[in-house]
Amino acid sequence: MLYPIQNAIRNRLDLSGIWDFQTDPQGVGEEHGWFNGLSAARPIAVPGSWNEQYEDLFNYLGLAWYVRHTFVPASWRGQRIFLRVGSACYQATVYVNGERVGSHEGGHLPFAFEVTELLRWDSENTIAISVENELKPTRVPAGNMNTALGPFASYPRTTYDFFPFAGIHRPVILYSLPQSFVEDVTVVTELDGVDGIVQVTAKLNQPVSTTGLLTLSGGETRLTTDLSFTDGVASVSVRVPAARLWSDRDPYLYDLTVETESDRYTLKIGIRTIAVQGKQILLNGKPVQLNGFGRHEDFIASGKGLNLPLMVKDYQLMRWTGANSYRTSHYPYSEEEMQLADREGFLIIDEIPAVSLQFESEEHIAERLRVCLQQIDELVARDKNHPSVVMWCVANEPMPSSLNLSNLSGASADDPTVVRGKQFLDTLLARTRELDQSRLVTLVTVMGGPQSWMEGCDVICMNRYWGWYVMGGQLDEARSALERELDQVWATWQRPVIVTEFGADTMAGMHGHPNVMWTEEYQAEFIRIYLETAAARDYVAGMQVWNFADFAAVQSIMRVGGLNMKGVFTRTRQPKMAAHVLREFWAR
Ligand code: BDP
Repeated sequence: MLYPIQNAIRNRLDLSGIWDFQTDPQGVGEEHGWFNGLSAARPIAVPGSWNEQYEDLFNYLGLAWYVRHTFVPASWRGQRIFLRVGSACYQATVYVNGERVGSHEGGHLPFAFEVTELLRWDSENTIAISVENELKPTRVPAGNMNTALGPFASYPRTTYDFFPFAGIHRPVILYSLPQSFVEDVTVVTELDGVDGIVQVTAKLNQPVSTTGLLTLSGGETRLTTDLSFTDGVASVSVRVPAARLWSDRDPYLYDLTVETESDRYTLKIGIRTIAVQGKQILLNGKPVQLNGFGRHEDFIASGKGLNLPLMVKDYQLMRWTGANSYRTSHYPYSEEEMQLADREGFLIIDEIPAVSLQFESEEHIAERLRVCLQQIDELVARDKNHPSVVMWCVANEPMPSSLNLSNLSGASADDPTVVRGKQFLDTLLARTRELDQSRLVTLVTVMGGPQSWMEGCDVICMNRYWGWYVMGGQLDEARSALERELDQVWATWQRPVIVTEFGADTMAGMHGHPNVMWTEEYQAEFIRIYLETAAARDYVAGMQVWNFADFAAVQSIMRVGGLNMKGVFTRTRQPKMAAHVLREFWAR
């Protein structure tokens, strides 16, 4: 799935803006022809979540309709035209001029439908998209599960710790392609001494035999190679003498253009390799640390909607701390975000929305497995050419039933969900490896979870909360427990370890001497202890603080004001004391 671009041949029309909007709690919209227009519409911003745009929609997760009208440029006539939605949470159906075009399930990933035959050239076209984000046990991530949580239950009833924002979260784009077009490009890079080897496979929309041209350019370099398509597919390998490599320190990008008689597509690529050897992660053959954050796409009013100024600011703040990495916890982030990571040199752990998977019933498992595999396919197809993406992550904190949530221990050996979970997770890891052999693959384990689930990972990724959920207020004991556990995990698996989450909720402006939980001093000390513990262990290949910024969670007795306050920045991006500790460790 290539990102739509504008050039002399291809066109794009971004339909971001104010759309008409109406909720449909009874599900009568389709029957009443709401795709032709809404009778009681109110304005809404696209992209954006609806929950923070209107007070009465805060907790609304049911069906809602978006409608807007647009002309299509006359110059596009004769081309093939597609409508693409960057992300709609969770299930969306698209209608053009009253015709149902198609549906997509699963948030955070793009989908497109061809609409050429449905468009009008002499008048405006009506585009309608219905979206719902109902919480269901069969969805990924799941909601409204029967699990008895007592006072820990949240509202809305998610199985995960972030707000289930709903709506169209990324741009809706109409784009045009020539009749015969480049459908896909796959780029894999290797190194041979100081030379870069760029392997390119280009695929056309038709299984024809024809020729084309590949150009790689950057700085003084300009290399062209003939492409020879058989059944619509051409593969070449280009040697780039003394290549300028892509890295977090020098994120150099080349332009790669695939040209055929009728089409042209250009993308930015980086020449780099990523591998694991013993205790280390190697970027271009040299050890690298993945230091940074778990994050969320989250902000006041825009919710999970693409927010470009915020994105730029967040990168600048991450750099200010000295970070070079983050995980797209707990779902794929926008394509615009991945492009910025390429350009700014961030090392990304790219995650599907499989947060808090449970393995309690055969029926739910089968359905969730289907959705997870679809999400892996769509994510790899979307992000496979980004040099910033160095690792795929197939799950965050899958949970065995026997996990004791009050002390995060207990996954017992005879728990059938441990075995079922292992099968499930191994299937996801295997599918990802099959799709992409050029990157690392992992899953992120929950504290107290079964260590057998780590077996298939290239890098051991662990979320740990010694000193917060367990041993709260006892940072010395927490330090020892962390040290013991890390050493034991290394001894067992002998693979690089990243602590993908560690953190403490902190109310900005609250201070304490001695430090107590929730104060800025406590968070600063907590993070210092984790970073010192890691620095003393050469098998620790990265530390990712939970979280970059405070973010909207669901309401519960665990979350003051409905916020998770483990950010080292507030939700409005002001630093807490802990942000300065990170700078001390990372920006030296
Ligand atoms: C971990 C989850 C993350 C939560 C975090 C927390 O992976 O989504 O937000 O804990 O409790 O269990 O703050």
